[in-house]
Amino acid sequence: MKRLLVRRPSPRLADGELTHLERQPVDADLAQRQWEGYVAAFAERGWDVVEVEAVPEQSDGVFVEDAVIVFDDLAVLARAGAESRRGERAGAEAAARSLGLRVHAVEAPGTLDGGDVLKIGRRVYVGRTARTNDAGIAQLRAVLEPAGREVVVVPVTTALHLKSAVTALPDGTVIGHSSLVEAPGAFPAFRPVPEVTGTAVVVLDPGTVLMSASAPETAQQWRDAGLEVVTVDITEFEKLEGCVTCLSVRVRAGVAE
Ligand code: CIR
Repeated sequence: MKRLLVRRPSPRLADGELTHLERQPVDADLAQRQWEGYVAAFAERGWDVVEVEAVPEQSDGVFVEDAVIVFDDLAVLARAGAESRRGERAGAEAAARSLGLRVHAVEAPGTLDGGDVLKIGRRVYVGRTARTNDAGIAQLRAVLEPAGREVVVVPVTTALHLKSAVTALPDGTVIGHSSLVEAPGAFPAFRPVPEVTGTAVVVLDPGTVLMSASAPETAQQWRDAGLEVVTVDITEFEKLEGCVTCLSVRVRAGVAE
């Protein structure tokens, strides 16, 4: 079964954290419509949508991927690197428990954002970033390695999160824009993309990826490679340094994310 955790955008989305981009006006109504379009893209392809309780005062709450990471039947509750985002975790925990998942929480002094965790098969790449520290990575390693997962640390300085710099195609090939990828050789297979916002894909099924409509050349590259590509408009979330991965948590087994 494929289930999708999502959280409605806060009316304060425009006040979310920014690290690399200048603040721009955000159209809250458009953001709401774009979020509905994003959720519909999954629902139309057989995903069961589960809403995490909305927290209107948490500007960045819509980026639910950062709050919880799911490995088989285990949900790891992240501890946000940005203090402003720590109030997102309670709702994510309640949602994980409602799905019947086991729960393990990262605790201080550890910090970990889900956007720094890229799963490819049994290997888990973790970005060491301004948001995810060594203590957070050590806590993640301590729960994953006994369960037979390999943890590989990737230092990231050019992007907010590891998954702002790289994601993976259904066959596990890592993709990213050359301006953001510091060490492509860290990955067994790597392919560059022509547009920065083309870095992020979500695997909908083994032959289909979801990506932002703002990267048409990258979309064509994957169509030429034989993949079906679904695009969604997420401009209002991209203004807040979000991308297609961070708007949901995909709960399933067996494929790269
Ligand atoms: C933040 O800076 O935390 C949010 N404005 C954006 C988070 C995006 N999350 C992600 O890429 N996983």
